Amino acid sequence: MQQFKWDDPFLLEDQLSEDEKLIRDSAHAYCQEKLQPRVMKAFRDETFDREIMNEMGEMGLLGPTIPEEFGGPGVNHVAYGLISREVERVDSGYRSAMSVQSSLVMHPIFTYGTEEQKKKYLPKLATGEIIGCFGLTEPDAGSDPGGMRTRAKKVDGGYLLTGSKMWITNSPISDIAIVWAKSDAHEGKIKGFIVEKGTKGFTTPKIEGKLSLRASITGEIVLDEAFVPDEALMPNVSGLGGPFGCLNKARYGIAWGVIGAAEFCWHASRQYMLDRKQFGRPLAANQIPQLKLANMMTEITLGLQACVRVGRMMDEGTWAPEAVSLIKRNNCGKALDIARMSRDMHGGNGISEEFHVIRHMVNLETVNTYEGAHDVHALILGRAMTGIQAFS
Ligand code: TGC
Ligand code: FAD
Repeated sequence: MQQFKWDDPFLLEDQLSEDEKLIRDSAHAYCQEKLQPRVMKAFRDETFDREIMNEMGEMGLLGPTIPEEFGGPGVNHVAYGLISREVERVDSGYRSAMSVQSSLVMHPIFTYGTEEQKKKYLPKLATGEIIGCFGLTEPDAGSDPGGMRTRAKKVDGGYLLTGSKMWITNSPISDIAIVWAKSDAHEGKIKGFIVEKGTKGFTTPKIEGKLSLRASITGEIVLDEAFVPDEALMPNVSGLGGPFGCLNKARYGIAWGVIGAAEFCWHASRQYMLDRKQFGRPLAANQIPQLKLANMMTEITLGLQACVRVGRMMDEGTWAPEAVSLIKRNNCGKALDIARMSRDMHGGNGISEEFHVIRHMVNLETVNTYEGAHDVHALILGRAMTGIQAFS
C-alpha cells in the first residue's frame, strides 16, 4: 500500500516511459513560460500570434508522430497526447492551432500524399515555417460532411475547385489548405487537394466575433474556380475515409487536451476553496465543495487513464475509431461540466479573465462541438452497438 496522491490517483507517472516524461516536462515548461503569459491578451483581443507556430516547431510540438525523415520528431501517440494536454492546460485555442497542423495537415500529406508532396511540405510544416488548415465543414454540411457541395472539375493539367468551407481553424494565416471536394474525374468521390496561398480564386476571410476559442484564428475558405495543378491531388485516398482518417488522430489528441483544461480548472478550484473564507472558515471545509472536487478528481482520473489506454492501443495498432469517439465524447463533455462547475465555485471572481476558468469554459463549448459534436459521437457508438445507423 502507498500514500494516496490526490493529483495522480492512478499513478500515471509510473505508466510513462522516461522519454514520454521528458517530452511532457519540456512541453509543460514551454507552455507555462511562453504561452500562459500571452493568453489573456490574445483571448481579449481575439488575436493569434503567428510566432507561436515557429516556437512550437522549434520545440518539436508540430507533427509529433511524423518520422524524422520528414522533419517530425517521430514520437509515439502517448507522447503526442501528453503534449496536447500541456498545450490545452493553457488554452484550447493554442491546442487547436497545434493539432490542426499536426493531425489534419501533416498527417494527410504523410499518409495520402506523394513523395514529392511529403518532401515539399512536411519539413516546413514541422518547423512552423508554413502553416496549414483543413477544409471539410461547409455552411450546409457540418455533422454530415458527405453532403458537401465543393466540387473539383477536371481540366487540362489540373482541377478547378469551386465551393466554400466554413469554420476553418488557421485558414486566414495558412500557406496551404487541405481541401476536400467531390471530384468529377473520380466518379464524384471525395478527394483531398493541397491548395497553396496565392492561388487565383482562393480566399480565406477571417470569421470575427467568436465568443469562444478567441485565441485561435478561424476563417472561411472560398473557392471560385480555383485552379490547382494535377500535383495538388493527394492520390492515395478516396471517399470520406480520407478526412475521417485525419479526424481519428485529431479527436484522439483532443481527448487528452481537454483533460489538461479540466485539470487547470480542478486545481484552481481546489486552491480557491482552500484560500477563500466565508462564514469564518475555508470554503473547502464544507461538504458541497468537497463533493464537487471529488467529482472533478474522479472524472479527470478516469478520462486520463482512458487516454493512456487508447494511446497504447494506437501504438500497438489495436485501436478502432469508435474507441476514439468514446474518449473524445466523454472527455469533452466531462471537461465542459468541470469548467462550468469551477466557474461557479469561483463565485464572482469566476467571471474574471484573471482566474482563467471562464475562458476554459467558453472554449470547451467549441471543443465539445467540433471534430464531431457530443451527440454525433453518441450516434457513432450507438451504431457500433446496435448495427443500426440513426443519423438519418
Ligand atoms: P459513414 O457511412 O459512417 O462512413 C463513410 C466512409 O467513411 C469511413 N469512415 C471512417 N474511416 C476512418 N475513420 C473513421 N472514424 C471513419 N468513419 C467513417 C467509412 O468506413 C466509410 O468508408 P467507405 O469506404 O465504406 O465509403 O459516413 P456517414 O456519412 O454516415 O457519416 C456519419 C458520421 C456522423 C460518422 C460522420 O459524418 C461524422 O463523424 N460527422 C462529424 C463531422 C466531423 O467530425 N467534422 C469535423 C470537421 S474538422 C474539425 O472540426 C476540425 S476542428 C480542429 C481544431 O481546431 O482543433
Ligand atoms: P450541425 O451539424 O448543424 O449540428 C447542430 C446540432 O445538431 C449539434 O448539437 C449536433 O450534435 C446535432 N446533430 C447533427 N446531426 C444530428 C443527428 N443526425 N441526430 C441528432 N443530432 C444531430 N471544420 C473543419 O472542417 N475544419 C476546421 O478547422 C474546423 N475548425 C473549427 C473551429 C471552430 C471554432 C468551430 C466552432 C468549428 C470548427 N469546424 C471545423 C467545424 C466543426 O467541425 C463543425 O462545427 C461541427 O462538425 C458541427 O457542425 P455544424 O456546426 O454544422 O453543426
